[in-house]
Amino acid sequence: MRRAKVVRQTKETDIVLNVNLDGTGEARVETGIGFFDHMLTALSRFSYVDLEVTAKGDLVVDPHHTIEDCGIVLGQALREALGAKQGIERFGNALLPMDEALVQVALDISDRPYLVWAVDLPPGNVGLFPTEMGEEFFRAFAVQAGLTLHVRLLSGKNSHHILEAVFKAVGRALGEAVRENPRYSGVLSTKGVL
Ligand SMILES: [Mn+2]
Repeated sequence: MRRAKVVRQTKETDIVLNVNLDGTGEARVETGIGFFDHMLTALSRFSYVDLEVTAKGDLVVDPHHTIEDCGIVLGQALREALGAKQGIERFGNALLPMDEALVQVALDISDRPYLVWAVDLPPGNVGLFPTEMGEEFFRAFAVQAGLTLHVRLLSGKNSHHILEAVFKAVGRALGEAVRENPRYSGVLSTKGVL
């Protein structure tokens, strides 16, 4: 079963996260940051990866630790659920519109962690979510999961639309990359290892 549970406790956050790569996109997310819950729910729905997250963070400081640590834990859970990465599509991409916003995502489950974040977001908050935390979340996620992840904003003005398009696009690309392909077994790499 391609599932994982990760529990992570620090002095800043207390997170319990479950993923099921072969789910239907069911999400139960409680982070105390409404817009972030909305985003993680979108990522789950459009990847068909089931996701349960309970995060209790030091929101009295600010949402930074909670958002970043959820990225760390989601990345760790994805890596664990993928195991030896056998029989997966490996690459995924998406070109995703949301009203005026248009986002392009390409990712590789490569074990070569790298984030390219070409998303020019207006400073400020969407609800309790600081727009600058989009990059922090996806860097933590990409590093821990071992993803090469490119996120590019092609057009857009509204921060809610831009961020939502990013999370949906990453979800869609991720769903494609983790999908099992029955036409081969083993690891999809000429090196023989991922
Ligand atoms: Mn929305």
